[in-house]
Amino acid sequence: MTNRRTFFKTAGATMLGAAAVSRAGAAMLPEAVIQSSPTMLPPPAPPNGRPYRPVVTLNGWSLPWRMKDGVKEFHLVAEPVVRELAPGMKANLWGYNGSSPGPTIEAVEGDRVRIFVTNKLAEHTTVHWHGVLVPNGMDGVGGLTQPHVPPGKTFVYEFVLQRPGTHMYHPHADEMVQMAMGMMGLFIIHPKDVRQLQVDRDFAFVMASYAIDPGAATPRTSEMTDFNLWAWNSRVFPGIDPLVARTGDRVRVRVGNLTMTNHPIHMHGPHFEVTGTDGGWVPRSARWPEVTTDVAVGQMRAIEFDAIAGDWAIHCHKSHHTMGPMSHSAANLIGVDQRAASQKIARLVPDYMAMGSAGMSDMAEMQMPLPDNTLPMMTGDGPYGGLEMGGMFSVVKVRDSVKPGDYGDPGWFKHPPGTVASEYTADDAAPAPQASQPASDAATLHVHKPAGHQGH
Ligand SMILES: [Cu+2]
Repeated sequence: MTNRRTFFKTAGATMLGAAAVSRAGAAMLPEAVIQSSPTMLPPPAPPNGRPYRPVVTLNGWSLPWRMKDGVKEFHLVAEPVVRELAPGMKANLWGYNGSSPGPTIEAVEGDRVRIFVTNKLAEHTTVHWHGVLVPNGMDGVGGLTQPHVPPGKTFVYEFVLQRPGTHMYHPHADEMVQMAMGMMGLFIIHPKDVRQLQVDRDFAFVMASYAIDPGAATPRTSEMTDFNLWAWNSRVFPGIDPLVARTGDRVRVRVGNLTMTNHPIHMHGPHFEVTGTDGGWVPRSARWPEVTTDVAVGQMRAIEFDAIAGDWAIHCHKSHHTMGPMSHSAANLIGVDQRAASQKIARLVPDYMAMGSAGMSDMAEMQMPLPDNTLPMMTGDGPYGGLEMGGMFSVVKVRDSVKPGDYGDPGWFKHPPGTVASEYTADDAAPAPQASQPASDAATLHVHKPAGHQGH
């Protein structure tokens, strides 16, 4: 759902006639486009200015501009928003133009941009253009390079984009609170020559973490380490869009990190190359092949790969970051027989369920009653059962038949017959002999104990 709010703030002008109206029009702010749905909007081609291939912001959108005398004018509105993190959970966040993260700003190397920032929060803010080369006074550090933007006021930033790259924007005012509340967005500078750095599909997301107690909706902004919601573009699995591509496509994924810890982003299937950092594009000869790239706090990484058909997991490799909020205080009960205790507890707490005796995978299957407005510890159904995931997890879905410009979910991969791991059912399923293994009575394990004694 897109709706539009126009701000008729006319710098004190009174509309008295045609001449006054046109002067007022000249002073009028560009329309602030609002988009509050977490549905990804397929990027439109740029309506004017230099051509570029737009990025696809997962569960997000790009901010339209108004071209005025050769300057691209954008309008960001800092404001409280409600963001659905995944079906079943909505969070009270702060963001821009109806969403958290705010809309992606896309422009081209050499462009002059003028960005109006209207503050509709109850406290002051600023916008820092993280990684963008700007004149010092446009750097957005409240108190250092500019006065803060008070509530209800509009400030204007203006600069020329000097280098192509992937950057971010976020407040540099009451940062702990404002970033913990979701104020961030992506700032993409495309190369002047559209043939440079070209790929077939170009995805982008920024990572955020939230501490929202089960049943609550507003993040605890003083939290320093114990976050329980690990989000890409303020969405968690299974609410994160798949990354859809056609077999053979050159695919780029741009990942920014504005959380409080690093995230090793791991992709299954094709190996990728790290092609971009905050500082710009890595020369071809200096790119290195990878299957995991660590994205540190405040960093951005762009990776590229040639798409191979399949459903390939892409996720943070910190296993707690692919978990939902209901896990972090669970005791380890592996190997504990809970039957006697749970019978006694069930007399007092009718809904009580014992769990975890054999591991946690039963959490994904059981329909444990959850408080309102939270998400299970692990969830998501695949073609072969529960995925047992949450948080920072999505799927790169590559098919032969995907049409250019189509980002719709193609469903689950149909594996060619005989290519799926399955139960071994042959009759002669005796274990194969291992040639170099010593006889069992000779298999003595020598252990060096800390005190220096040797035992076995
Ligand atoms: Cu992580």
